[in-house]
Amino acid sequence: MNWMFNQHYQSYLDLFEPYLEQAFPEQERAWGGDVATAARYSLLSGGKRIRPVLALATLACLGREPEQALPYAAALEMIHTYSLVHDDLPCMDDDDLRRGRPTCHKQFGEALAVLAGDALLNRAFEVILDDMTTGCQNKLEAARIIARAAGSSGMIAGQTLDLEAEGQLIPPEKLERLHQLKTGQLILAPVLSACALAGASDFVTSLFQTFAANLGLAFQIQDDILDVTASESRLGKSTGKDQRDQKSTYVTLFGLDTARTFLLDATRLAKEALGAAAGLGYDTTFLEDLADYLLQRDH
Ligand code: GRG
Repeated sequence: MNWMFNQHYQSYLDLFEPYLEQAFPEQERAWGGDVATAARYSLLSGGKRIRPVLALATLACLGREPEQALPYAAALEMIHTYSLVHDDLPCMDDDDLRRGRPTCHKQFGEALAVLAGDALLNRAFEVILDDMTTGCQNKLEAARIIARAAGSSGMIAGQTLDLEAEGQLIPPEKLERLHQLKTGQLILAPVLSACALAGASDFVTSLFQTFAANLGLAFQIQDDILDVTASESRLGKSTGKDQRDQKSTYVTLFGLDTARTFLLDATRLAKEALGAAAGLGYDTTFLEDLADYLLQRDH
């Protein structure tokens, strides 16, 4: 990727990582030492931080200070981490490796991994509620968007569909729906919550929604492609699982070449929506580069 993009991405990480570090402190006696250690083990174990960066960058693109999105960005990363911790459990996807390290339940045991996931989910909303001191209307809307995206009509619904679809080949429409919910909602939520924080108009929000919906689709298709093309050490998690578990994915249903075509189409649609926003005067350069970065990512 280009040097400017990398610098820009790093500047968001420099803003975000210290905030996240203190948002789930190590020594919180009230939370019980072990569960805090397990939660922090997963939360602070790297990861690309795409969701927080999307929230900060969208707010900046809309002309606001990206710092204002920090509590929402941290909440989204906590929710994302909790979903990975629970997804890795033996009763779900049963994985031993995540972000290049043993999964939370391998390191701390299943009971503590369940509690660590629960703690991260609750802390996510505490961090947001701590921000509700001034100018609450837009903040409440941002919080509502995140709660809904993570909940039983969002990511949890997607995970339920995923479990139901295990071992079968499902029709493409059902696959798309499953991914819109399971992965797409947590890519949409950073962008839409930033639109809410900025008080963006319905029209502008709809352009960003089209961008994020297609970005989420592209992200998922690339995830399916990486499962068959990437090395385990680069990816930091097990590969080849989709085939082994007879999972329906864009690759298992359509083959690698068609999946790559879908990936390019979704990225193009995402960038076209940004092009329309740029026509209104917004500087969408970073978000366009982010779409290209996700297209080319190898982990
Ligand atoms: C347990 C309620 C519940 C939900 C789990 C997200 C999810 C739902 C399961 C994860 C399964 C999976 C591999 C989904 C594909 C897309 C995805 C979320 C990949 C991991 O996200 P990245 O690549 O990971 O952003 P990092 O580690 O960079 O944060």
